[in-house]
Amino acid sequence: MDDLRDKYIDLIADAADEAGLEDIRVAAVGKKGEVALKMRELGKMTPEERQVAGPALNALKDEINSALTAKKAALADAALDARLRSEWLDVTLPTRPQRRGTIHPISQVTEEVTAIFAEMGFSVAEGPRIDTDWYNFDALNIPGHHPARAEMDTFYMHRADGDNRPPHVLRTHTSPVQIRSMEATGAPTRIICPGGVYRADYDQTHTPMFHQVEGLAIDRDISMANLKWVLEEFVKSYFEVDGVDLRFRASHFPFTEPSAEVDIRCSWEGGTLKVGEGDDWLEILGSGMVHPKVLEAGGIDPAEWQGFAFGMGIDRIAMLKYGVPDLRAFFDSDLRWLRHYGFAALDVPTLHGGLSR
Ligand code: 2NM
Repeated sequence: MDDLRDKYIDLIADAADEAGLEDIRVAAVGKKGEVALKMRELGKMTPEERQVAGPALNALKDEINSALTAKKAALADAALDARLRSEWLDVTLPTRPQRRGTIHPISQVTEEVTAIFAEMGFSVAEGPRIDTDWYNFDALNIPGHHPARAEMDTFYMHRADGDNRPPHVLRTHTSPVQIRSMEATGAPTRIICPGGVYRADYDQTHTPMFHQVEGLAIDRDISMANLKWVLEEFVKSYFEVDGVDLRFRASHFPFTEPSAEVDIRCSWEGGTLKVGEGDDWLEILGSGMVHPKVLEAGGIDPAEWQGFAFGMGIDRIAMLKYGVPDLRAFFDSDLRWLRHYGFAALDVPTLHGGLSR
């Protein structure tokens, strides 16, 4: 019995895999295995011999069975270890070996501007790029005969004979979105409207499609002072400088009264733009107090509410901040340009994380 135990305990210890272990189990404790054969010999023994040999054989069977169970678990552990070693993956590695797609500077700047105004309580409103001439012009105090309609170089949508719908245009600014937003939510409100706009113009500084962001704040006692503070905060945040001088020049827009164009102090020394220092002035936006007729067109009572509005070119402020020399390259889809001026997909602009890093 001792020989039998030694033989099988050694065989079990040396088993290489689960199949080998099963063969050993059948040979040792299977129905026709060696232990079963020994059990059959019990019949030929004297009762005294049987009383000793019986329990001993049962103990041997138990011992071999537990050795088999332990070895089976050990083999399964070893197999799992081997699999984990061969299939390991370092999840801390960068997701891609090289940078492929990039965020377009216009998208990046739109996100930067949105983050800055979000901090000041402005939400983003969007609207259609094709709109009626009422939303694009009349509601903004630009009637049919107004020279601004001609100056805007508007793209009119083709109208089939018998089409009675109002004339539609490609929006020449994002102001129609602000009228729609006034209608939808009323006063008070604080919104910015970023997006593409269209004017029939094409040269080094004009493309027929470009991007604007317009802002609108309406409340009971809004003044030019609020406008000035908001724009100062914006310019400091956007250009990432501690201080800046703004210059408000009297101007004229049909949709605001009074109206002002805003310049920022800058220097062009060495060919690069420095905001907040120097003796040059750079025009970056138009602004003013929303005309009472415009509030009325948006369904807001001008006797109770007033507001400021402003508008600027996203493409232009992107060129200024990131040193892009030619506007037209923005829309050429040249992969080398996109790789050079594009932003990493995970560099989401936030005020606390740094707008542009
Ligand atoms: C500008 C300049 C001045 C403007 C006005 C409005 C609206 F819809 F509220 F009346 N939105 N944006 C505005 C005012 C835009 O862009 C140069």
